[in-house]
Amino acid sequence: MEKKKSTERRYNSHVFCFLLLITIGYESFPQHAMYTPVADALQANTHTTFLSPDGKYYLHNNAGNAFFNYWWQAHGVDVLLDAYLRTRNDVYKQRMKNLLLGTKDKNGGLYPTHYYDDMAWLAIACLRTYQNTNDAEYMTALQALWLDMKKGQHAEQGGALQWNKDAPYSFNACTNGPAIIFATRLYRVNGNAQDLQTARNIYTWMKGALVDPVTGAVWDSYDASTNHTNKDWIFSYNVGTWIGAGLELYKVTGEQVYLDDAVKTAEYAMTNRLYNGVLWANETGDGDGGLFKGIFLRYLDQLAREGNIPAVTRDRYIHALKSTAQKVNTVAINKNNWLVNKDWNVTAGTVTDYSTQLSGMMMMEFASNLDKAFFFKDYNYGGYTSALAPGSYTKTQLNAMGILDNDISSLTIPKGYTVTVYVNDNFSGSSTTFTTNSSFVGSAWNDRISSLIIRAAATP
Ligand code: 7K2
Repeated sequence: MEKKKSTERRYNSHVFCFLLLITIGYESFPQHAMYTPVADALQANTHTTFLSPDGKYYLHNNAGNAFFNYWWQAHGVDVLLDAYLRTRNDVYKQRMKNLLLGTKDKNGGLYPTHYYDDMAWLAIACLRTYQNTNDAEYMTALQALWLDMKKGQHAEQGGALQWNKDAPYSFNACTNGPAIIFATRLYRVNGNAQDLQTARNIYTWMKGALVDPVTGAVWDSYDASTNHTNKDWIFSYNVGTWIGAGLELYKVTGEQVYLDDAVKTAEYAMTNRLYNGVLWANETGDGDGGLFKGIFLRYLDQLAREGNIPAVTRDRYIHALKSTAQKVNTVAINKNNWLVNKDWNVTAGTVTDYSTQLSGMMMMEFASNLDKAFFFKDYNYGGYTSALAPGSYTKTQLNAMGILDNDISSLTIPKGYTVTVYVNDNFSGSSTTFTTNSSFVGSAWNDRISSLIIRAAATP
């Protein structure tokens, strides 16, 4: 009797949730409430399912292939950092550090490796992690990587990097897109003008060699020995890093052309790579290809939030991210084993590559942040970031989420939200309310915010 009642209650609450969702729509339902538990479950299960027996890296798949893929580990660090920033749970810091050191160990005791693209991915992950943890090992790693990456540059190709150490004629988007992002961000940290110039040079080369001037599509690679550009391969990750490259250079230089280029390429994806609301549903491969979609989503997510672009454009990107997330959550993820499928229109079976798993994790991490406000240490959305759901945050609570007292310089706000900031703790002293993204909070508020209240848009 008692059992029946509780089953009924559970059933009723499912019916209630279902009705709520169809009444107000998936997109109006708080995204963070919907996706945070999924992101948590994926993080926990991926760690136990894919960690190698020696605990140093994540396996190729969950069915006995123990191959060490360097660049997957780099994105593993990135997605662990996503979880750390979302939760501020130190377990993710430990996993990141363990993975960084494990990757070095598996790579023969050094960070530099054969593929320049692989080094660029790890350099990006290390810089992000360094900015958010201040752990010097990440700085050591990225300096070693950058030193080695620069040896792959070719003056006769405008400073572009060759693909790997045995391919002096191969100039690929997967190497040069990430190299631009890394060099630009590094400049913001170290102020070294040469790093910014390197980024600009590679960008100019890539725009001329690998970006379709008509559509904004990003071609895979250029072979200098045959003067042939591989236009047959247009992959999500290359489209994504080109968006990221333009966005980063725009933030640093303020030059509109960089932002326009990023938007143009995002529009290419929106027009040509959105299939029934699912971004890049055409990419259904595993192996290296399993990771491509997640990389694209990371940079579209950044453009959708931070870009100084029309609100309607941002809203379209957010809409596409939400509908893609919904498909990943309701279809691609097998909720019995928490594996993600390579084809996002089909539910995962019993075997998945770590690369494929990572793309799904990234989608869930980004989805759980879509309706949060973001706070940045530096102007122009720079420095470390924290994302907060609607609620009231005292100085101590902000600190627990990585936001130091008197340290906010810019912020982004989801549509319809308001953020009221206070000069003192506990919502006291003078205050003001922001309703839109602010690349600079203004001199009256810069490095002066001690507590704040985020209010969500009214639910329809
Ligand atoms: O040909 C390159 C690239 O241009 C293309 O987009 C993809 C397509 O394949 C390679 S890049 C894949 C490499 C990534 N770094 C680690 C290597 O083991 C891997 O071959 O898939």
